[in-house]
Amino acid sequence: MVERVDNGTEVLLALIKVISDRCASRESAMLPTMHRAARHFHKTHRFNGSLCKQGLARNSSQFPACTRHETLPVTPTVPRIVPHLAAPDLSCAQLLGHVRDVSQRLQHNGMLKISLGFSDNNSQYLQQLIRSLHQHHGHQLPITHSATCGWFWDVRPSTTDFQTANHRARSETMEEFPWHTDCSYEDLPPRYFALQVLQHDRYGGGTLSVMNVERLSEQLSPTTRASLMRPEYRITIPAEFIKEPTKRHILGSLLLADEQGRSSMMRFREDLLTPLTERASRALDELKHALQHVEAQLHSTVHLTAADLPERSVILIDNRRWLHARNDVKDPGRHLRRVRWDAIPFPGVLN
Ligand SMILES: O=C(O)CCC(=O)C(=O)O
Ligand SMILES: [Fe+2]
Repeated sequence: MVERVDNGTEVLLALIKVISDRCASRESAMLPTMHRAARHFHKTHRFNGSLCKQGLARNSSQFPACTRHETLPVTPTVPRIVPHLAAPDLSCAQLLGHVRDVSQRLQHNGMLKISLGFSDNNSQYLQQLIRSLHQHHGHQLPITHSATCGWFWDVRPSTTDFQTANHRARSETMEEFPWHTDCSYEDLPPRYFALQVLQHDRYGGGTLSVMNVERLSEQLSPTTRASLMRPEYRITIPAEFIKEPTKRHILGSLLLADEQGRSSMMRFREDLLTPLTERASRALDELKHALQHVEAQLHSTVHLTAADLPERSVILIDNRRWLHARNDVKDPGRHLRRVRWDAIPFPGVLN
């Protein structure tokens, strides 16, 4: 049920203004507290969409819009860690400024929300945007999910109409997904994925959560980090994604350092993992423990409810720098469309 909180509006907007000022001035020490306060406020005073959209839209430079347009819907509950752009019409997907903003946000934050100002049941915006990222920013084009599905995959509950012959993928169930990387079982996991919301969960389920890998790896001992970087794990390929009948698993590492030496990239999906050595097994146990700990930290984990990602929104995520999870779906009509692109190796450290 949605309730309107009249005299709360100003308080919330003031709170958001403080958060945004602090973001702008990079005085971020207070941010976790402010986010917590804002989230608490949101929890205790639930807003309807239109109220949320009045917020900072008119004068916030925090939210660059598609070059030729100014208006921008804002969801104050989405933490500032998730940058937010508007795409008022389809032409944005080919405007160099818009495409550059998307590319930069993905590089800096590893995540980005885009609000579409139009209905796009055929995902033309995402198709054109990814082609533009390919053309101007060196992203490789998407991997095809199957001969019939092409680039896109429908994430929605289904009991009969599966997208691969005779197999129901877990994305076709209403089940919860624990923390994972998409395609962790691929030799070349995709660097990015996007989810376009065609129908959000209207009954309070299907919250998408993301966890920052660098923050997670800070919780691990140096020994564990080193072990996770060795290719000492067997990663099983789920039945519905076996391409060659004789290849049912790959061998690989779980953690990767970036150019600055920070352990900021991961591939992980626990149910597919078998450690092959004693040290790999110990490291995996420590990682699982850290996951539970980090889950509780507000600055490392973001929960995106249906209010944060309503119909017509798109979330783009760096698949290696953020783990993601979702809770159980409550609405049989929930419908997201997924695309994954820029598949590149995930090298392990030998010896
Ligand atoms: O349903 C969601 O929100 C996420 C789906 C997902 O993680 C996946 O399909 O891999
Ligand atoms: Fe996923």
